Amino acid sequence: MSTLDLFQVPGQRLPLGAQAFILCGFAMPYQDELLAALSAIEAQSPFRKMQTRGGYRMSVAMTNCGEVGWVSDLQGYRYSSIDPHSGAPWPAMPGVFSRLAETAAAAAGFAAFQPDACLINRYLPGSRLSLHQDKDERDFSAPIVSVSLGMTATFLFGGHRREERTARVQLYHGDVAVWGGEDRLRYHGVLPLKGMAHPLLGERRINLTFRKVR
Ligand code: MD6
Ligand code: FE
Repeated sequence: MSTLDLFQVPGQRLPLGAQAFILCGFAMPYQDELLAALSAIEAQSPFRKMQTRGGYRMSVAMTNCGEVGWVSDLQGYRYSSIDPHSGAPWPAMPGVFSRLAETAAAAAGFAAFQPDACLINRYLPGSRLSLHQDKDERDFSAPIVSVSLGMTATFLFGGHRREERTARVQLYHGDVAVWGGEDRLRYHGVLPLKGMAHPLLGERRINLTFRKVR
């Protein structure tokens, strides 16, 4: 922990860029409802480790809710309205998910955000997400809203080229990251998960990433 972490206090809006922020603790009032809704989603579309085009399995397990979900397999990655695991549509986006996403987007300066997809990532100790851009969505004018639950993660936030140096920031249970506009296509990733178990979620981190895909 660095000294700066002491200033990451609930209610604070921490800037990562001109149009990228961490809303510290923003999801706390929603946590019980979020976790209940998440259990229902998991029962219908369980977490699974997807394959990459190269044949590797990702260390983060994923599921989705909403009209479309992000999927990856040997053919590459794309959005699909069908869960390949269940053969059925993804679970509908729960009301509490869309309410939180829209309220958080507005608090970061993006009015009337209406996500049609929520990618749900589950990290266990050691799970990581390598540097990437979120660029498979049709409309880059909509921001991305990302909710962190459970164990603390170290988030890497870079520039528009993979080689650019990255800032490191801790994402705590209840934090919501929002970015869009000129920061929408910045490289980002998550370091291998480690550290203390979370009192509610145990040795897990759940990340909800809301997007406007279509
Ligand atoms: C994560 N998040 O926090 C992974 N992408 O587990 C992302 O990849 C991400 O947090 C775009 C915008 C915000 C994010
Ligand atoms: Fe991402």
